[in-house]
Amino acid sequence: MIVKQADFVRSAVFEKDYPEELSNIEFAFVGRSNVGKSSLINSITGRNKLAKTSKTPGRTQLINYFLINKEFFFVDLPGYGFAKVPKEMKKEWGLTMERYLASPRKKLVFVLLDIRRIPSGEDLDMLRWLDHYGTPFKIIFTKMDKVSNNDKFKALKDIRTKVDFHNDDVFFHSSLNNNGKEQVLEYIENCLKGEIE
Ligand SMILES: Nc1nc2c(ncn2[C@@H]2O[C@H](COP(=O)(O)OP(=O)(O)OP(=O)(O)O)[C@@H](O)[C@H]2O)c(=O)[nH]1
Ligand SMILES: [Mg+2]
Repeated sequence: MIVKQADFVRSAVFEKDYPEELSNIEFAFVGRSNVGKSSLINSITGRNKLAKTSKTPGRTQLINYFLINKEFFFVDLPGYGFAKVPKEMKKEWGLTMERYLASPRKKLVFVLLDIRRIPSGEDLDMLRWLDHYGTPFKIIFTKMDKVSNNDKFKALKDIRTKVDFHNDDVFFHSSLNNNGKEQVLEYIENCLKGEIE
């Protein structure tokens, strides 16, 4: 798939603020703060400044909707697991994210995991939650440019002590060099054609 156009649509907190559903499915990006959700959206759309990225975790606090090729939506969700925000605020972000996930919107969720980190309790909760609700999801390992091939296999072995997956079922991506972008886009294209799940 070629991304010809990508535009910010709106930020939302409540379901009533989400744009009207467009295609058979939309694609949401979740993961802990700083894992690279916004960077991934920019990488696969080829638009550097579409989603705001930041060295400061907790940058994305709202649900951000992006319209791709005037055809379907990408949804950038607030990250979880950032310790340095006041409890009340954290609760609010969590609710915003949960409301989205629990909404009847037809969605495919990409769960992003940093290749260099053992999945956290919150990562595992997220995966269990998606499983429990039968929400289709795929794992994308981010920041692949930060590991050598050797490190990659060691990292995957460590991660597998917490999360079970087959290498063929997950994606590997780097927003620095865009490696892995084509595979993600191809998968998205197939979902839109209704060829998956
Ligand atoms: N080297 C490298 N750095 C990355 C990659 N992806 C993201 N980063 C960096 O990681 C930091 C966080 O990236 P974001 O895309 O803002 O992360 P996020 O998941 O959207 O964070 P929140 O909005 O806080 O939830 C930034 O400094 C990015 O430049 C990657 O693939 N490689
Ligand atoms: Mg972000």
